[in-house]
Amino acid sequence: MSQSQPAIIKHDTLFDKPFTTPLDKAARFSFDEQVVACFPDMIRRSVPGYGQVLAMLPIFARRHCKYRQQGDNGQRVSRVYDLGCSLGAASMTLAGEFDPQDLQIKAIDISPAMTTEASTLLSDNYPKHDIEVITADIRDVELEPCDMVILNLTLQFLPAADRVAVLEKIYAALSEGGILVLTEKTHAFDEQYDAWLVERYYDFKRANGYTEMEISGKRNALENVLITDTLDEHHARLDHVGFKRHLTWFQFLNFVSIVAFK
Ligand code: GEK
Repeated sequence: MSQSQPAIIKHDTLFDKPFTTPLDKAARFSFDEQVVACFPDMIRRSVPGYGQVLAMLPIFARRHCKYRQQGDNGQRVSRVYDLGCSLGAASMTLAGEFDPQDLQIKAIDISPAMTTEASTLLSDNYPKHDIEVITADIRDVELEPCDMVILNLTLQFLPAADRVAVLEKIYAALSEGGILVLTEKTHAFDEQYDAWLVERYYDFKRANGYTEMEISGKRNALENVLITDTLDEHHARLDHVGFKRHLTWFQFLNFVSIVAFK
């Protein structure tokens, strides 16, 4: 087990303020420099359970990363993909728990603003680890054999029609015994339940200091950008692509995390 210090995210002091004026109403959400600057603050205050999910990733990895792949130097390693890595928080939690020679991390994000910053943060905090940060659309990349894939709040940003193909690719790349951890914002099929969950989610944001304008600005900006599925749709899709076992291991309001076993 590595003795590395916990990761330091340098942007902690910057607060999420993108939707503070009415003019921002029409802005469409994008992962640009403005979002990157306040991202750790934004995701912690707006995703219920974000920290708890991250904290469990290395615990799952300990059980399922069994060094089934070969590293560049010929040694056995566990290859892990962090798809839609943003600033690399998930990669960071894993690197903190494994010795450098045991893990090969591939962190991929479509936003150059994110990957530029993720590269700096990961190499500053884990200079000895084999971590490659790649700027790419996860729909286009080929995946090498791997022990674990993390899709933490990323599938929801892909067009609905492209989700099956990405999951099929993940299923094909995972070694027997490997896992996919899929975390998503969802909606409930039942309208009344959904309304209750959404309202309590806005209460959660209010409790975390967001104003009404910020909440509605973000909601408008994410319209047609973040498209949720129901929990049942997620499980049906995982079945469809070949995963025989998958369970919801975490739920906090309308945010869920599923582990799927190959
Ligand atoms: C975390 N996982 O902190 N290909 C690659 N990346 C994409 C694509 C795509 N097609 N579409 C969107 N992204 C992170 C949090 S954030 C979640 C993930 C959020 C990227 C996008 O650029 C962004 O960085 C990330 O997916 C979603 O554990 O902001 O709610």
